[in-house]
Amino acid sequence: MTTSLWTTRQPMKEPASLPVRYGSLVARRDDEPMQRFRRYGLGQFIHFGLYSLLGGEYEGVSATGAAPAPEWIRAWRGPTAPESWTEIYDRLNESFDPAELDARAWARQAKQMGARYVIFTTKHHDGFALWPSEHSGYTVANSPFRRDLVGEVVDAYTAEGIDVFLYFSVLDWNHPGYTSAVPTDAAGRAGWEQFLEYTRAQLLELLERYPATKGLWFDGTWDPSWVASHEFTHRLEQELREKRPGLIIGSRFRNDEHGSRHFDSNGALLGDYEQGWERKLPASHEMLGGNDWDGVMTIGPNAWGWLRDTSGQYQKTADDLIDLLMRCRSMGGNLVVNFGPDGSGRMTAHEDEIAEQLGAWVTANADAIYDAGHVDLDRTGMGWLTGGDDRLFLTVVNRPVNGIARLRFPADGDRLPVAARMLETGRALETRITDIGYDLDAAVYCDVVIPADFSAPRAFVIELILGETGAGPAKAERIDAWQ
Ligand code: JFZ
Repeated sequence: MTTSLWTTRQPMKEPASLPVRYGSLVARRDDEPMQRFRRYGLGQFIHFGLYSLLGGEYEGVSATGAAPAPEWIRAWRGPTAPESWTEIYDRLNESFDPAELDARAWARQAKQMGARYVIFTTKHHDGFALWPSEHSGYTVANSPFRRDLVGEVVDAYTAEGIDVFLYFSVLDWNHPGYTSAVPTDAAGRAGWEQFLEYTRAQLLELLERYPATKGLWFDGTWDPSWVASHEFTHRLEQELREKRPGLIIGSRFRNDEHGSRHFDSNGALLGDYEQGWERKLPASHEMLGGNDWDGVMTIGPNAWGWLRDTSGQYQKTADDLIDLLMRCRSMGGNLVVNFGPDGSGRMTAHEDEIAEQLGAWVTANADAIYDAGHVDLDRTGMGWLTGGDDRLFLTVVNRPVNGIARLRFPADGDRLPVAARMLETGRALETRITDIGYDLDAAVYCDVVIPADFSAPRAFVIELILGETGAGPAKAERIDAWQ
């Protein structure tokens, strides 16, 4: 897997020390909901809406390449776009009736996969609300389906012990007052004001209707009109937090009065966690500056909503996702894997397979994932390091051909491995401190021997117990603890 293209982001702005009135409203939180967030480890994203009826095509004609992504199919333009396309799309609510949809089956599958939170699209850019919103005519209530899908998802996942975050697109192609440019005339301003009120009302309505909601995942907040509404969004964030203490809000909601998004002009995070890691992951732990974060990832290259014809498009495997998951955990973040059910409400066969395979691995290696975060050790090409107080986990993605898993510890550290074993089976592994004779390198090297007869179909986790320096593995009885 190549990493160079999607591990970086725009370099963080240097703090400008500007006067900022509409900056960050929260400092780093350590309350119970945020502590839970830090232990989620794995999440599930679900993109479902009118676009799911189409799967990226209409009457056999594919929109791939002519629309940005299948959930963006309303934006289909150019020679392949059907005549009167947006009018056709906007009437899809009349045929929205996902017959197989069973939120409890989704939730059971997510549970089996090991997901601890779900992010569900309550309203994507097309403006269609999956709950019977009182503030819009464009909702499930005006479809043959009629059911409150958001309610079903919230209840089903909550019953499985999975926390629910609601995805909400501010950008709305259906509201007459919506404009991407800053309105310049009185009529435009009046329409925009109505739009802002509608957005506020829908958000308060969601929190009111679904008190189990743990967080809000905002999207579509990049247009100049929204960016210019910093006073409104600042107040709205306060209101949402007052209404639901403990609510987790991502950094994609708003910006300060200088137009600085995600982080205010002085570098403070605009929300509870960094929400910009989308189909890309941080290149290093350092660049995160200690902020909480998650990374949301498609299984295909760039389809969040269902895509019927995926030919020629690489689909990530369970092995790819295990690699990404542990990479996120090694930097203290959560990985959120996206699912795009088809128009009948069913997950695709590939998604079913991923859920099962990922679930089996995650269950067997849970100790290395949920309560294990970033550890301050050198990175290793073998895979990813995670850890807790006295345990260190090495997820081996690239198995060394010499059969030695070698880790480098600072010479002045106070803890070294005293025993090692395979996490999944408990098989004890020979461990030794090795003098590799590098001149001027005072580091301490610990070698774990991977037995030649050991085989694993996927990445495997070596668990190391750390102990006080001096009581280290030079003492044979400590190494033999598990033998
Ligand atoms: C947005 C949506 O447009 C898309 O349809 C999907 O819902 C996704 C989860 O979110 O797409 C984005 C938004 C932000 C970035 C990239 C894609 N970004 O900040 O890099």
